[in-house]
Amino acid sequence: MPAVVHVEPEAAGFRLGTGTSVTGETSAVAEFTALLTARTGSTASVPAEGNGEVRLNVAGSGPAESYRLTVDADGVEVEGADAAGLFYGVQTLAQLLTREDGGWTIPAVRIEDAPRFAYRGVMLDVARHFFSLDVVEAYIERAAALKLNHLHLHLTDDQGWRLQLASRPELTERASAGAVGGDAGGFYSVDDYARIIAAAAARHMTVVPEIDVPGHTHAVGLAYPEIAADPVIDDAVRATAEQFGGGLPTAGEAYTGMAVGFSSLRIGEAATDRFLSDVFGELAARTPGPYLHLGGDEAHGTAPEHYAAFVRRAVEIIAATGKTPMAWHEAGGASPLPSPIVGHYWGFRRAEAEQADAAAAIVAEGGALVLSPADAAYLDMKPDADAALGLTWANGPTSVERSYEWEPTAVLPGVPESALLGVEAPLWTETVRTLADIDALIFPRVASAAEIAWSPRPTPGSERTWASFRARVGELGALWRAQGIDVPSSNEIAGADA
Ligand code: TNX
Repeated sequence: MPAVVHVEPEAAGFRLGTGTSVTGETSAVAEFTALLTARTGSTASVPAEGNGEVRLNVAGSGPAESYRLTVDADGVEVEGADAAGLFYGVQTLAQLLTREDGGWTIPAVRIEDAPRFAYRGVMLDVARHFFSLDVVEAYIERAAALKLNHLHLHLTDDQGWRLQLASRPELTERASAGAVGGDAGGFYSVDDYARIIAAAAARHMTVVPEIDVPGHTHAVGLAYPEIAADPVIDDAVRATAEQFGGGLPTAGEAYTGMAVGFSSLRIGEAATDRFLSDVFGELAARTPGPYLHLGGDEAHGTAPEHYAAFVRRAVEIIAATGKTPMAWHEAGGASPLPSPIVGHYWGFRRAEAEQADAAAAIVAEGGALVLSPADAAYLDMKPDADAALGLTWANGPTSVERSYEWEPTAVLPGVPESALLGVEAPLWTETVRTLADIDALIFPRVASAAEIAWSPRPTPGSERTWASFRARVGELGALWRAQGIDVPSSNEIAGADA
């Protein structure tokens, strides 16, 4: 999981024993040993008989992130084209561990595997609720084990600003304490952010930080009232307050509700421009990855002509840092943009005309797209109507089947596959407070996103079917549980669970 490009069964499998040696690249040996210990309970449960070798090495050639895995009676060999490929080969190997006749075996196979898309992401919204470093690291581990390679962090929103900036310390001093529902907030110090980046890098994940502007900025007004416009209260904001509580947003007061689209920065002010330059400048300096996400979504509190001018300016500022600007697809409505961007599509599986036009404009200007269709890839949608956590605005609940049954090239007709950088599964956290809550929503649907992003598109006879996915994801429950993940019962609809 995700389905591999090519697999051939071989004759006899490999039986692990206490005499088995694990050799090769140091971090791959450590990763495999940790997974083996988690899966088998302890090395003591591996019987004494059985020798052979598990060899884990980087070949230094082949497509990026690809690997080859060979298992026969004498041992196991994993060869990554690069360190990431080796890491993914080790994840596949751990999934193959099978309890058999009181011991542990690995079925004989020859696998060749490589990703379909370069960008395979998950998002964590740390603004609606704040999550400790431990939880962020657990999220990274879960995603990386499924060969996902980008961690998008939604670091700011109306409810709080979560990243300490040396150039703008007031943001976390004055605007980080709250969260949805009046829960405790928090923020990442300069050092914490570096630790998240390092934890992600150790699992071959690139951090994509998002500072959402010009909307979703009520918290900025707590630190800098002079650059915040007054909240715009429309019927949708009132309806959300009625349904979910939290009251109506008031300038200068922390917001703890779940409404969206009421806040905006003041556009055209010199102070706003300085703010953007400071924030994105420092963020660029502290972020090794190539992308800075500027948000740009749901700016209903911003006049359209102001919105276009603002997005162009934000794109210009980010591009000047040497990073590639990334933005939710609405930014395409501001075209022509001063430089190409990565557009982040969040409409439904069938794009509406306006969304399709905005996305097409980004592509026409030389940009690329990451797809997060809300009615399939959003991990914060309820998996079924009775689920305790989650929202339902994206076409009602998103079942595991619906999360699996979509094809990236079918979402935006006219956009070629070459313009698709990849796929991302976002987790917005209005209803999510703990790691257990995260697990309850992301499993097993995060595996659907991983398979869509990694595996080849379905062809007749391939494993890319709902029936195959459902059986494979069910079998993975044992490994996930062995790793201490509280996989929800919705995993069981997915099939036999050893
Ligand atoms: C829409 S989709 C949002 C977020 C919310 C989410 C809840 C998008 C770019 N914005 O502000 O958290 O819905 O599902």
